[in-house]
Amino acid sequence: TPTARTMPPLTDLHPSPDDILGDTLAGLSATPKRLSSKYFYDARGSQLFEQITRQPEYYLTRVELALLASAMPSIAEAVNDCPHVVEYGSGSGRKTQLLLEGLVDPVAYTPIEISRSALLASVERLAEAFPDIEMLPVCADFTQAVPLPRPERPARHTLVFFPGSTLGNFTFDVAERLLRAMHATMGPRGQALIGIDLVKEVARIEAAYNDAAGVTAAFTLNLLARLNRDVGSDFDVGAFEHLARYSSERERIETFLVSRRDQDVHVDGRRFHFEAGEAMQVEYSHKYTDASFDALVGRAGLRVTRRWNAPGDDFGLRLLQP
Ligand code: AVJ
Repeated sequence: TPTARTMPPLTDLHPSPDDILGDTLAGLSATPKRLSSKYFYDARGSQLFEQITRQPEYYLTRVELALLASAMPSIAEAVNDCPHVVEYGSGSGRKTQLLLEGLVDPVAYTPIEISRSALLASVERLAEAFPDIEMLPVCADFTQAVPLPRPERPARHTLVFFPGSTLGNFTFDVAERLLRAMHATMGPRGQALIGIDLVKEVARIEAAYNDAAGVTAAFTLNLLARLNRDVGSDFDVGAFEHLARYSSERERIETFLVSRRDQDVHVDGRRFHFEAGEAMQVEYSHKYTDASFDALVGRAGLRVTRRWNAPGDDFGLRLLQP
């Protein structure tokens, strides 16, 4: 019989409705208009993302899970023992399971996740699977400074875990800032294990963001439904269309919501006009080469100390150190 278990205390720094409203107004006032992909991840958005990871075209999650499983013995050797694992954008925590199983005596686990529902479900499962690892969940937008809880049993090192190519959602300037913040979090003796999607054949990348079942389109459009609920906007979700295309010059997927017609949208008493065919930018997913990633990491004062690539160089895991 399962033992009664107290839920780990949650540090709740979820963005307030005012934060979301402020970002939305700023993005709709910009030219061209944009919205932030971090607001994709309400409860429904996190569910849709999990569904994306099961689409045949979306190779990223499948390939990274297989890579993590096969490289884990070698990763465990390269990572310092007894770490406090701090994960950024932990989502469902499926990769975490493999990591915590494989590492040598992890002391504590701090997932930082913007979706409260995804966070609670994953931590409940992981607490069950790893009763000796202290669970310290934080619900927060990890692009803002997050005060980290201190483990009861002191850890000897911090391992930042940032899988999924989530780093790719940020432009190089913002990614550099984020890596600097992670550098500060891990300290001079820390390490970071980062998952990155690699530059490859354009058709495969574009298919991954335009699955035939339309799950990615539903995921992108859910952003508008989420804003309607949380900031009281009146987006007509059916009057926008998902568009994702690869820019070879910038080595990234660029995702837009395109207005199907001339229309007005109201937010907080303000009116925003969309022309027919107007494209609002909502997400980037950068793909990396060794050269582009090493340069980015170097700008944050870090260096790549180990590389693991999936077969065919479809996806990579990188160990970083100051
Ligand atoms: C979870 C941010 C890595 O950019 O590939 C999937 C999100 N967007 N399909 C990605 C996403 C559309 C995903 N990340």
